[in-house]
Amino acid sequence: SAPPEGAELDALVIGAGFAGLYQLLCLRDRLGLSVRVLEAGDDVGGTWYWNRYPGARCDSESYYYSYSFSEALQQEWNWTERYPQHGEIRRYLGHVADRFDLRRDIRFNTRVAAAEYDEANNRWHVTTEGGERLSARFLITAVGCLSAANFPRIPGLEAFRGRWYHTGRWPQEDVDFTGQRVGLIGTGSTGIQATPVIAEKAAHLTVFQRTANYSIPARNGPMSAEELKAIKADYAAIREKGRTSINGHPFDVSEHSALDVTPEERLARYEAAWERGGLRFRAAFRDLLTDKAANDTASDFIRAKIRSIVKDPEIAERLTPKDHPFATKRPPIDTEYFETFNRGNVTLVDIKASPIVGITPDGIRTSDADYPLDIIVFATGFDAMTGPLLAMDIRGREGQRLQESWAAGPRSYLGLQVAGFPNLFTITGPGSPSVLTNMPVAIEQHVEWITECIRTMRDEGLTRIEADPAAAERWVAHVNDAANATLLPLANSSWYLGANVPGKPRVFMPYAGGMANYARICREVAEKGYEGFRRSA
Ligand code: NA7
Repeated sequence: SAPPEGAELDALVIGAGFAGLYQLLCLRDRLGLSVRVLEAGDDVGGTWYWNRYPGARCDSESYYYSYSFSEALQQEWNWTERYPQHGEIRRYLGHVADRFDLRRDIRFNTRVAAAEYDEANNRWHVTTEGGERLSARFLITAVGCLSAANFPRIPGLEAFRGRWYHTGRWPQEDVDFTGQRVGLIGTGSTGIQATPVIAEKAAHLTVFQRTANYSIPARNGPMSAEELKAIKADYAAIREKGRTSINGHPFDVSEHSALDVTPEERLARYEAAWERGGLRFRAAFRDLLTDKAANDTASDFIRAKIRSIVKDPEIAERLTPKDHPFATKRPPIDTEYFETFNRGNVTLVDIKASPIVGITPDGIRTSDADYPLDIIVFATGFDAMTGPLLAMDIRGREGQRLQESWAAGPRSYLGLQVAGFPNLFTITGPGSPSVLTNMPVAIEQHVEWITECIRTMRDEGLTRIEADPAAAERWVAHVNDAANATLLPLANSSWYLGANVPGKPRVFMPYAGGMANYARICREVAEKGYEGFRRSA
């Protein structure tokens, strides 16, 4: 049964999304620890609790954007579409919470404000925004990588007479766009998903684009009973493939270089990949993210597609990405995104050419025009990876603040621990592959590693684990080297680099060395007695 409120717990977990739910299950049901999850929302879901904007669905395919730890669970759950819609993912996570009786240890409507390590007692003291205090030996953040909304500082918003929303903080009730004049800022994955859906309802949609983006057709559709049956019969192999692949997706990356084949063959492969759709497009050749000349062939292919879809050549030109190579920013996938600009009720505004200067009571003002609006949608992304961690006042040994330790950018060991912050684990933290992978694979790997780490400590009579500063330094350098071995740093405005948030230090945050490789490193660290960590009684 759950420990009484305020009692001393073994572990506190922050967040009840994919990561927090599984961490609770592992520590409570496999290790028998007393665990409490603190969750800001009023239900489970994490990222999918907040992202309910029109068109919101996952870019990974449903059957593998799911937990693999329970054969019974994966056999009983029936996905209805190739890509799960936000509501379907919430129902899935709700089902998991009920099935494994997780809700009784989750405190909803509880946002963590601060956490402080008490060295004398070797415990973490956590304070909620409501002023409650809880304490535990281990503190585990499961706060997500894309959960702190990025709001551009545009003057005048407070005087706007219409309604406005950030996609990552969407209200629980539907927003009705029927007959409305809507302005949407941002053309990342989110803006590209929302644009076609809003355009169908709105009287007029104006899309404010700063950087043109590549996008691949998702080719979403219903999941047939036969497909589902075949998947369920093959789950063991599918999961194994996901775990051993470079990015947690259960598909093969071609062994060919884009430069090794004839132009005709290359085109045929790109056409086939375009028709099949989805993030798998990147797997058409092995070197699209490592060789600029190879990447150019993919970038050019997509540019030509955009020009062939969009009828007005001027609009097509504005939509054609020029600032970064394909997939060096997280590549969106879409349903009729480019086609939407052929509609009569959609306008594309290039805010690099004519920047937004402010919001007036009636709409958005750019340097050369006024756009009267009833609704503004901010699809402006997130303060990724570090944002949700630094939103809390986390203090480690001797009162050292995480905000100060990371003032020049995040520094972690394996993305799992920060030197000076004993017994704090960060699931999918900066320095881990997380956002470059199919997230549930990364989450399960971290949660299981943390669980084994705590189990081993218990078996050995140890109570404290902390990253060694030198090991963390080496890991930070390795994360940098891994990024520099790819083309990813060429996108100098990407959120991987923190470049989307004014004033954020430019550090390439995720580990680009590959998921399977990363999991192997973590396994070896554990096998060598937690090399690079200091553990004590
Ligand atoms: P992204 O990918 O960060 O996209 C945000 C978009 O908003 C992008 O087009 C930005 O332009 C634009 N943006 C950001 N700030 C501003 C300001 N101040 N003015 C105008 N436009 C701005 O976020 P998403 O929510 O689309 O996707 C996040 C991840 O979720 C995605 O990568 C997937 O992993 C799932 P920019 O390109 O910076 O010029």
